[in-house]
Amino acid sequence: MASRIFGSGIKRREDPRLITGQARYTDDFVLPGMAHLAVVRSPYAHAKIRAVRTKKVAAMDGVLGVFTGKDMKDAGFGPIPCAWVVPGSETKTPPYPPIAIDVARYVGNAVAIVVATDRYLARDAAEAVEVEYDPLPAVADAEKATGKGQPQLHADVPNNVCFHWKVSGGDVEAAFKSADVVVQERIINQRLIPNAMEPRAALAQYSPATNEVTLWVTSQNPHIVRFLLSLDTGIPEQKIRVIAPEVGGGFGSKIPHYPEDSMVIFASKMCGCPVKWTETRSENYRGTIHGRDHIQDVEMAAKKDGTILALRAKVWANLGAYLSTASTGIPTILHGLMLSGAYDIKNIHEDVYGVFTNTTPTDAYRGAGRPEATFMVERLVDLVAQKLKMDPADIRRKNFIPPFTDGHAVATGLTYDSGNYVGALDKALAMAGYAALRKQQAELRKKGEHMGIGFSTYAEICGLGPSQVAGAVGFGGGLWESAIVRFHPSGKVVVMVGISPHGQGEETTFAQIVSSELGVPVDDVEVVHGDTERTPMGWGSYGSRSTPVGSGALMGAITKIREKSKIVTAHLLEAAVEDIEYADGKFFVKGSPGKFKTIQDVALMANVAWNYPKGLEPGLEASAFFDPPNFVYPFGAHIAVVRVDAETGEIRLERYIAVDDCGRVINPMIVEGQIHGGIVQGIGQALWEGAVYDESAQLLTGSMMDYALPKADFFPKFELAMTETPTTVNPLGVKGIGETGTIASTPAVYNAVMDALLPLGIRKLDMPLTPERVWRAIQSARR
Ligand code: MCN
Repeated sequence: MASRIFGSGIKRREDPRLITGQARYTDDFVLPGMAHLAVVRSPYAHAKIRAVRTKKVAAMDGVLGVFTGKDMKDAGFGPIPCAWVVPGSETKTPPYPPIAIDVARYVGNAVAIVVATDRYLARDAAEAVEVEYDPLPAVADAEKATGKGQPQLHADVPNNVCFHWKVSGGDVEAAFKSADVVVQERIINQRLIPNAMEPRAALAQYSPATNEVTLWVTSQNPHIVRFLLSLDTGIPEQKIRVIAPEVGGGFGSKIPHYPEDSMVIFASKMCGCPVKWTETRSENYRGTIHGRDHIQDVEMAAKKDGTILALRAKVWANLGAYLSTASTGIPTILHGLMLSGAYDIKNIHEDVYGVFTNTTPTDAYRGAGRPEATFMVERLVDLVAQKLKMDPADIRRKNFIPPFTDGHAVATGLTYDSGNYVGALDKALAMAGYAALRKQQAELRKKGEHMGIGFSTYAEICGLGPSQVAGAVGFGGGLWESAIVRFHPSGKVVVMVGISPHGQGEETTFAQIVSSELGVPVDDVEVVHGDTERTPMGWGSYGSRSTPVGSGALMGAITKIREKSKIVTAHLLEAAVEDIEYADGKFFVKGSPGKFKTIQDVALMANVAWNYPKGLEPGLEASAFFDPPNFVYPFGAHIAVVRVDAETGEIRLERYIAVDDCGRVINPMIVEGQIHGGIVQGIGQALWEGAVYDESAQLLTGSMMDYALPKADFFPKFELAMTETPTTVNPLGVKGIGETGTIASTPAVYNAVMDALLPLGIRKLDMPLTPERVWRAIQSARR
């Protein structure tokens, strides 16, 4: 088993190049003769495109071409494929042309592209393109869009309903009938806009002689982008190379195959030179996917003693104007199946309507579906506790699924792998000093001060795989991973992986795994990723799957290396293979630990093959594929302590306690970093962030001036701890950690604020809980 460096918080090897500015991002690549592409985007949320006048612009000095959607179509570039169609939901998949052809359907929808010799010239030329629009009525609200007389976005999608999906378990009707209490709520899980530090970019170099193309792109999953590009560009998959160089964060927003990927390839083909496009920040706000955006009508039934009987929900999920790569799977599979949370809720029913609106397409944003489920459940549990005058910790404890190590089936049909929810809660309560906190709260309340304590005890689904399930739920790809471990003659190791980290740190943690499992110094291991030509097939880094699934493939290759090394050692030591054992980088004869060969000895001999077992292939290299038997389900307990200033509505986060469990931890420092970032992102949703569209579906929060992102100085020092409940789903017992903070922290902070406001009789507020919103609520409560 892994030892030593596995589990130690060594520094991330990625960081020196990142913090010294030596990392190379897509926009840093400059190719000889490279031209630049700029996109003409619709200023209207919904409009008929009457004409795109390109002639004048095409004649401008330095302009190499001006193209429309029709030009792309005529050149054989098809619509952007939707890669997830959930079965049983009658999903409509209207075409998503990379450049709108007759109708623009959201503000930011591409209507033409310009290619020029210089980036600024390209932008100026794009501004000079004259587009004649016929504005049409628009709708931004998903529930409203399904109503009578609303603008229709796509032919053949009546009432803009893209799909109706249901999940049912148990007997919800009977459970509600037998309930002592029922709580109801309308929850708006507002739309969020991902803000990776690096905006998106794409650079294509097309070779007409060979019909090959290389695409450098800001992607979380270059192999998926290659696969999808082979479908819509008509270029065969083996002739497409996709490279994701350094990627400055994605948080889900760099999963999709975007129209701009196809545009640069098309432009490179048409203009005969490499073509680059780099997003501006305001394009990021309009043209990169958004996340969340649910309207949820929910109710929960319980007995007098606090036993939760049932949950029922109806959800309108806003898909935006077109189906982005994975958008339909998020409000269904990744949301609806998680409605039991950490609790034993035997009866669950949810209807989800996926709705087209005149807004930027939505897709995965950190947590993707699970934050919308967790918020719903964690809020309802608190409302039941309030109604029954129970402590929110007690009601959780009462309803938790008891500790389990070998699977627990929930009403939605999933089987969780392992969990100890009460263990995490107990630890968090002890760290918080809960009894003393409640006492302090009571004293402050007497003085008219508003302190609140909020809980979120979550369980989430990640480590996306197995592939059979992916196929069964309509995902258009596999969800396995692969890895190659290659020893050089000098004993140094290169590991090539299908996953494509973009900030998470697997270059470090995967080297830690190899070091621990094969006894090579960690600095002797190089991890290569993010290039379809240099790495084996993989399905990408999202759904906190890189470690749970990717490490399974890595362990498969490591096991093969060990087995082969035993054969080589047996030959060199003139012993039987069955007698060779392995420990700490040495292969030795059973009972004679002094007779051994190091892995480096083996690597040299395997590579030179001078004195070598007959019939054995030379070289020390192994590749493996890993398809997990189940998802993994990390969990934890978060507690937020807030103070609300009733005179200003300002919320101060005083303490934040988080106990998380991601199975065995490879690198505690990296894991803490993931939790830190995640918590901040989730609290951003609770307190500050939210995309706002006006009645005509214009995006009002289209820049960092209007969209409030959290800053480091808003936060106290987080108090973190881990519990370790291994999973049996992969060889190392690891679960994902990349999203837990985001999933957990939104309801923890929201519940804390509502707890603070409870004595004022304020029971509900929409997120984000901005000072103005809170202040207004307090003012009207006082009246
Ligand atoms: N890790 C560990 N021990 C574990 C689990 C994980 O040491 N038991 C380490 C991993 O090896 C890795 C990191 O923690 O270094 C996160 O791993 P994992 O949970 O497998 O998540 P992924 O690598 O698959 O990353 C995806 C996840 C998601 S879905 C989003 S969204 C997100 C996130 O990661 N986007 C991020 N974290 C991000 N961090 C950065 N810097 N940038 C993003 O875009």
